[in-house]
This record gives sequence, structure tokens and C-alpha cells, in this order.
Amino acid sequence: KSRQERWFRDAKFGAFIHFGVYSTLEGEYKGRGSQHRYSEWIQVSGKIPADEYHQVAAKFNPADFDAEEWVKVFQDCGIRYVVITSKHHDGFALFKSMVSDYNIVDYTPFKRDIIKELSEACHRHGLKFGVYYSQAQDWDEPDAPYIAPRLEGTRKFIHPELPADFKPDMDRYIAKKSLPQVEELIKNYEIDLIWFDTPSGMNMQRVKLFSDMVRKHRPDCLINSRIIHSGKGKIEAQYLPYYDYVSIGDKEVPTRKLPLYFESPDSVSSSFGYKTKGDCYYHSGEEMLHRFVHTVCAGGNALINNGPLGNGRLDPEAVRLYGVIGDWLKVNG
Ligand code: JFZ
Repeated sequence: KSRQERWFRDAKFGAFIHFGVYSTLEGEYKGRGSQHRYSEWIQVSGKIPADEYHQVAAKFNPADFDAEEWVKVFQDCGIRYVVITSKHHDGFALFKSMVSDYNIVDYTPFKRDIIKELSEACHRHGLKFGVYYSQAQDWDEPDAPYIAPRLEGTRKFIHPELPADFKPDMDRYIAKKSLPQVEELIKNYEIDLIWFDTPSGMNMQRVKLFSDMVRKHRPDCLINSRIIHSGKGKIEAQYLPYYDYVSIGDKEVPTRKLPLYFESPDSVSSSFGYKTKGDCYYHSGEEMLHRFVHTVCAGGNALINNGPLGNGRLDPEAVRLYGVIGDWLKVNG
């Protein structure tokens, strides 16, 4: 299994991007939800029913988004790959989709395909391009799994019209939305890496569907371990053929033996999505640099998140913190 792994082995620094409808809310909705760490979880923490969240989505208009500008900033800091949320747990897609019109092109006044523009800008400048795709959780789909027990009751307030005896069918959701959207991403865009996450309900049969789909159309595309492993639990050997590298726990510094290439998903702040309301803070430059060096010296890559603003501009503090690492790399990299 050499494939594309060479670029990943040498990459060191990746830019993670959490961007979507939630970026406009900045961690709070009608005074609710700001106590939750991650602003991309606002639909759950702010108890926003689907039809209300749809109204927020219908106004999503990141008019200042400029893929070239983003990529230039990343490149200046020594970043070698980019991973952006093509669909997070809220179910909203940042790419044109025939599978569901709940996407940035068909559902918003913005109408531009962020995944297309960013993938093209990355490749123009020699950066690898990856997409985050929430294969299991999708709060917009009643059939998708809600993490139990923490999210017990969530399906009911997001979809109040559901009959009391509704029986969610994860395979129906996978067949109708999740797998066909992964197929769209893999066929319609030049994708070097796909980043799955929070694999509630995933099993061998479901893992195979996603992994085989990716491998069939794009054998060089890397797949991360969160297709089946959450990031905290142990690694099971039976799943090793279905992904290419391990994403360890968020902000975890590597302390255990890892069998494969690994990556540490980190963020410049206490959230992934842009957040200004309630409990939120940025890490210091020293702290970011410490975790970066620790991760890279242990042989892994640091995938460090920035949450762009709802208007499509990069967060200036994230840019500054990327610069701290970039400056270090210029001397020591
Ligand atoms: C998940 C998402 O729920 C979150 O919104 C974000 O996208 C993040 C990158 O991934 O959250 C996690 C998943 C795994 C761990 C922590 C947060 N973990 O293993 O420590």
C-alpha cells in the first residue's frame, strides 16, 4: 500500500476548515447553545428545529469567500494539505449535489460551489485537497443515527412532525444520501483525502460500502480511520484494510503506539466552527507550536483547524497562529 501515502508521510502541516451555516451563528441561536464548546453543534445545543435551521441556511451568503486568498495564506505558512467540511453533522453540503438540494448551490443566494473553487485553487498551488464528510451523523435526516445517550430526544425536537413510533433506518439514510453524496464528491472533484468522523452505527458492512466506493473511483484517495474508529477507542485489526491512516483524538498529543501514519486533529481555538459567543478562547502561539512540534516529531501530521467567518473571510487570529507555526517551519522545517 504505497499509493499516495508518500505525500501524507511528509506533509507535517494541514489546514482543517470547519465552515458552514453554523459559521454565521457564531455559537448562539436566540440566546441558546453558547455553553457548548463547538459552534458547529449549534443545531443540537441551541435546539433548532429543521425548518428553522433551513431558514438560516437559506440566508447563508459568504460573499467574501476567495479560494485563492485562502490558499495563499495557507501556502505562506507551510501548509501542504487542506481538509474542509463538505458536509458536517447538520447535513448541509458545501458542494453542488443532485442527491439533495440542501446544498450551497441550490439552497442559498450565494450559489457558488465552495468545494469546487477550493479544490481547484489548492491544486493550482500544489496543495493536496481533502474533504470532511459526516457519513453517520446527519441531523437533517431522521433515519441517521443520533449519538446515544447524549443525543436522546434530539431527533424529536429537530423533527417534531415525526410519528411517535418512527423507526430510524440507518441503511436507508446511507443508501439515499450519505453514500451517493460520497460518490458525487469522489467522482466530481479531485479529492486526495476523505475525512470521515463520529462513526456511530458504523459496522463492517457499512464501512465496506464507503471504503469500496472511494477505492473504486479514486484508488489514490486516502481514507482516515474515523470511518470506523471514533478517535478515542482502540484500533481493531479487521478494519485496517479499509482506511489508510489514523486520526487520533482531537488535540491529543501522541502518547500511544500507532500502527500507521497518523494525524492529530487540532484547532486554533476551543471550537472548530467560528465562535464568538459564550465560552470560547484561542490557544496561544506557544501552545500551538508545542503541540505541533510534539506531533510532527512523533512522526505524524498536525491538521490544525481554522473556522472562517460567515462572510467567507478567514479568521485573522487563526491566520496569525498559523503564521507562528509557519515562521517556525521556515527556520526548522
Ligand atoms: C468531531 C465532531 O463532532 C466535531 O464537530 C468536529 O468536527 C471534530 C473534528 O470531530 O468531534 C470529536 C470527535 C472525536 C474526538 C473529539 C471530538 N475525540 O476522539 O477526542
